[in-house]
Amino acid sequence: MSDAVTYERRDGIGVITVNNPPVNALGQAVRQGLKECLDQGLADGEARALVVTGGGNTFPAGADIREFGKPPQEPSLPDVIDAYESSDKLVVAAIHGTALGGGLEVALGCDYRVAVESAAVGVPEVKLGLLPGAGGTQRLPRLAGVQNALEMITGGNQVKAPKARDMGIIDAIVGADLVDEAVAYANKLVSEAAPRRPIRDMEASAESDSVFDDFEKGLQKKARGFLAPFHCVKAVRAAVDLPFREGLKRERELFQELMDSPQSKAQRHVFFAEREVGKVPGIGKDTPKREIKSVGVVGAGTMGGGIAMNFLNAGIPVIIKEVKQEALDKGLSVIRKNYESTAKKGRISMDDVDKRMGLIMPTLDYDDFKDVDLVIEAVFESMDVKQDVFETLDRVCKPGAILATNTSTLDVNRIASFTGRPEDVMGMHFFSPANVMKLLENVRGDKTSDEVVATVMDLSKRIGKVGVCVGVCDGFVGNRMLHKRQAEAVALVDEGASPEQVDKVIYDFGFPMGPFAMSDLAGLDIGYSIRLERRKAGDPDAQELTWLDKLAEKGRYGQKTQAGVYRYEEGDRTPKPDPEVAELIEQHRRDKGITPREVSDQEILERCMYVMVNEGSKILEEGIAARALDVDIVWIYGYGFPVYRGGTMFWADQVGLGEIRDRVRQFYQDQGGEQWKPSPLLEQLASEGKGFHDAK
Ligand code: T1G
Repeated sequence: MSDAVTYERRDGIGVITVNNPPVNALGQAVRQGLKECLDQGLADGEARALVVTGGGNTFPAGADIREFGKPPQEPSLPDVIDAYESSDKLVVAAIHGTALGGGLEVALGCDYRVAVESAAVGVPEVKLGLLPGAGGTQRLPRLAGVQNALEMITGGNQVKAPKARDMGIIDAIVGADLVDEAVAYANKLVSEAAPRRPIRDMEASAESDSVFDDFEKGLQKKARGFLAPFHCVKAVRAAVDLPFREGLKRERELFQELMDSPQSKAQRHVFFAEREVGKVPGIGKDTPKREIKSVGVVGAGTMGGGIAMNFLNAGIPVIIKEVKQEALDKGLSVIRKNYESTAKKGRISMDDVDKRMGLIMPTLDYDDFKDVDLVIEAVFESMDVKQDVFETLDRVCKPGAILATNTSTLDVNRIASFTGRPEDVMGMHFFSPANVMKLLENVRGDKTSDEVVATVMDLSKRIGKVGVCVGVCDGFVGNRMLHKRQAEAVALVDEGASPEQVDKVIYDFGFPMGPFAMSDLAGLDIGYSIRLERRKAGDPDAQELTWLDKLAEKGRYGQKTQAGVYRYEEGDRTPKPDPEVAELIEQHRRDKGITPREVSDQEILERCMYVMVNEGSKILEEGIAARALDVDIVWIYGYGFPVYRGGTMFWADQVGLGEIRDRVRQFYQDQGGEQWKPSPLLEQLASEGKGFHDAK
């Protein structure tokens, strides 16, 4: 008997408890234990009915994802659930925490389900590129109706217990003493001779045939490029079209197709990577962390205001400073407006707005930072300005306060050198809009202490960010790779491609938008001023004006001026090709003596993507990112890399590093340029037939 699941009798009811912390995942030992304890309960003459529940924090939260891709081990989860559904004793599922995936499917194999108010249920398999593969696509439509099932299964989101009760998934909300309440509930059912209720005997019906086609049409936009959501619809349709057993078979076929798909492998990789990224190699779990009870923000502009909101959302008081009262007032009104618009959408209450605004202390005086535990500056991207800010913070802030910079392009080590406490200085590179984008590049300076790294990484989670620890270089991880892609995209247009052709290739790959639509969104003036700084600093790659620069010099900054690479109608953000831009590009080619040529979509894809893979490989060689998964997560959370491709380096592994190495060598031979010089790590892994995720 496995101790992963225990059996006891309470007040005439057999109680089966899963004990497999932290989430009671349904690994082989648990499945075996569930089967054995069911047999024990059925054989127990004094057990009038059975209750199944999870020990610790939650009802089982799903199959054990770590088992996926390995040879299946008996008993299978569908068989275990079938045994519960065939039990000749009534079974009640007692739910707390999150009954997810296979966990909810176990509960659906029971006759009745009770839950505490704070519990949630869901089938998040679609987020792993899968579908509920243990009967969920067949039982949920029968129990909660087709529409509810389609929404839950293709969305993968959690449903709170009260709503789940309204949907018919939960039969009763019970008090905090869950097991005792469930035992009493079971006894009551027995005393009332309540019937067994195997869901497989229920009918699933759709209002009309068009339900599924209409639902699929609604998926086209938000699930663009994904495979799993569309397989989910097919599985639910089978619940309506086929008898239960055949529907199960169809579910299993579709599940296996997804399990074997590159997309699911990618999404399962991301599931673990987005958790692993928070564990910085060399920074042990027991590294002391400083308590962050209050935060200072220097600058109340777009970034400063957005940064402040992250802390306010987490209930952390913020002192925010500006140079002039007018700028301070403007900054606060923008924060309030942001919260009010969120409240209008029903995501927070007006009471939340007031509470969060009540945590802000505006000031014009650096001295007000004297007691804060951490300060983040979000001032103008100029080293002189940063020097002034950090020298002042160093003088004003208490010993042990962490001094952070939101710089996206400047040298964090140089900034740290302006203080007498470089070990307390770190980069915290937020992505705009800072209160929305989940990625936070935490830039570790040469002298940053382990304690500060551990504190900032922990704080990232606390404010709902995905923090990635990166090293100091120009552009850190994300922007350094992005700049290479941008340069290739610009060059491809020089050579004959149109901006819209390049954008379409990258959009069709799965990004939310192409490089030039993205430039118009961010503002061409931003890139132009960065290149201007580089030109002034004598950077050889920045000496010539690009056609993008020439657009910026004409005041075409993008969406904010309704004209950039594309044209924008008033109030419409749809990019429209502009003949004026095509003419400027043709003139630019003539000025450079370029005869335009046909450029294939494949070449566009390879040059834009492989240049990033090569740069990512160099980033790993230099230790700017510790692992390939760090680079993957930066690109998924910072730039919308399609999650079903797993991130830049995971996708490269799926393409095959030999293929990529050969193309990088070819581009280096054809065009030269540092960006195409093959990374030694890429060469080595390719020669060994390995991937970036094999590298230790
Ligand atoms: N399998 C294996 N490990 C898991 C796991 C799982 N299902 N869920 C979590 N972990 C690990 C996680 O990697 C981390 O490990 C630790 O547990 C804590 O997780 C047949 C096929 C339940 C809401 O997709 O959504 O059932 O980093 O940090 O924030 O149809 O975990 O400590 O080493 O996320 O409190 C469906 C996935 C599976 C649920 C808790 N179920 N998990 O959040 O903790 S497929 C899921 C979650 C399936 C069936 C199909 C969350 C959580 P480490 P955590 P948390």
